[in-house]
Amino acid sequence: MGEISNIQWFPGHMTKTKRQIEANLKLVDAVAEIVDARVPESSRNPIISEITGNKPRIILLNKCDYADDNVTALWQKKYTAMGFKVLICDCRSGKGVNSFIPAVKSVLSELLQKRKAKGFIGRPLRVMVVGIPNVGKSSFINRLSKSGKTKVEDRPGVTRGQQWVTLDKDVELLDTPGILWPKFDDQQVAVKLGYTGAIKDDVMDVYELSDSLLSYLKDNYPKKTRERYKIAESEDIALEIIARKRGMLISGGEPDLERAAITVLDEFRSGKLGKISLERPE
Ligand SMILES: Nc1nc2c(ncn2[C@@H]2O[C@H](COP(=O)(O)OP(=O)(O)O)[C@@H](O)[C@H]2O)c(=O)[nH]1
Ligand SMILES: [Mg+2]
Repeated sequence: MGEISNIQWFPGHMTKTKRQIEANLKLVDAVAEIVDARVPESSRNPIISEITGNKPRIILLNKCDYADDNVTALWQKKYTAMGFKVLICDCRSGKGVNSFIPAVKSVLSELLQKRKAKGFIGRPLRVMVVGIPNVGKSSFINRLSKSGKTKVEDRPGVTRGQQWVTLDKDVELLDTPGILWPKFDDQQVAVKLGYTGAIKDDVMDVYELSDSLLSYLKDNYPKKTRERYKIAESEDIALEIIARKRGMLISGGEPDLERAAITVLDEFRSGKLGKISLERPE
């Protein structure tokens, strides 16, 4: 990674979103931060920690079906040691999502007891869902909503478009529509989010992106890559080889590198290369 031309992007509405989150924070008891398990750090919003302060936080390592289980376990360990409650989940299949409500009750057990002592019973625990685009926020909320007990409503005092989702009698979620940006000033972050497809291809050179992904795969997941593209040990893991293996040729019999590049990105993004993580703790 790193040999990619400078990526420019324009997050926009940053100040507005920040203000919105700060205002919403006053309405909730805890924060659920959804990240992509393949890139937990790169898919975290840099200001969340700054603005959520001491609010209890649950980190959901989502898309665990795409990530390397061993590496995901290391992230879970790291974030747990930092004081967060960590859940590993796959919002597409629903795996791990059932642990969410118990997790909320566990991180807020002190608050629950305090409220009970003061006689505030029946007041639901409120949790704000945050995350950069494409990490699975909507999938998560939809998953939880499928319980049948869910009620979505707009409420006065809350920015229009924001929704409270009632999960059960004890827990409510606040879905923030504002776009949270990733660490856009960090080129490595942009590249990794490019691999996952969280950043649109049109701001990057597809060939460079794919070529650098392939070199990461070569160093970290050579077996899976060789298997997928039927590359023998005697051959190099390279776009040119992949193009030839797949019969992607342009006139004159030259390998169609552009097509091979798109193929590798598509197949990585749709999990066809197997369970792969793009960063590990430390
Ligand atoms: N494989 C996999 N895909 C997921 C998971 N969660 C979400 N997705 C997919 O990721 C994409 C973005 O999800 P979405 O919920 O719209 O993300 P949002 O932008 O954060 O609301 C969609 O194509 C989802 O189907 C997951 O746990 N595993
Ligand atoms: Mg969404």
